[in-house]
Amino acid sequence: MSRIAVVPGSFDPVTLGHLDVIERASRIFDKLHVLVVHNPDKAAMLPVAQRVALIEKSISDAGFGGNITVTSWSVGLLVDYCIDVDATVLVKGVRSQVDVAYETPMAIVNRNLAGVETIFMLPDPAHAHVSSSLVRQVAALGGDVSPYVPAAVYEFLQNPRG
Ligand code: COD
Repeated sequence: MSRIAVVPGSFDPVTLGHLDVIERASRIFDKLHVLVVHNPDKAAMLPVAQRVALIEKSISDAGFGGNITVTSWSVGLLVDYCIDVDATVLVKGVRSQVDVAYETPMAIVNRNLAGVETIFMLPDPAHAHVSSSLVRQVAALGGDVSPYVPAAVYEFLQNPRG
């Protein structure tokens, strides 16, 4: 039986912390879906299609991803997507007790709703302080975000209109 997992997130934009979790999860599972989900609690910087494209380019530049599909989801529950693609596991990166407190109720509800388990993955300490909101803030104020994001994201933020 093939083991299929979903790594969901806002990815606005994808960071080196996200990419590290995606790469490590792709080595554990037979197939991985990276799913861009609109989070209504957060003001968006990039359109969802742009976030998908930047994740695809970052994965391809990093040279992994043969078993990864990147897509977006806007209708219904996250577990509905899991059911659609036969995924039985959600993978979430947890950087701190704050992340654990935020993710734990969702993990329990997702298991209750559809039997989908959640695996928490610790970050690489090099990226444990990185978040998309920090990147958005530094970028908006004209700072250098290159230590926090893949090259594709850095280049896009330097020249968003191509
Ligand atoms: N290192 C490791 N992990 C990281 C890092 C880092 N530097 N930065 C972020 N992460 C992790 C986050 O903890 C999270 O697990 C994931 O990466 C994505 O992070 P973000 O910030 O891009 O995305 P979020 O936190 O806005 O998550 C959006 C979701 C849509 C995934 C979330 O809100 C969710 O699961 N919603 C469920 C919707 C639903 O179906 N609800 C009903 C039942 S619960």
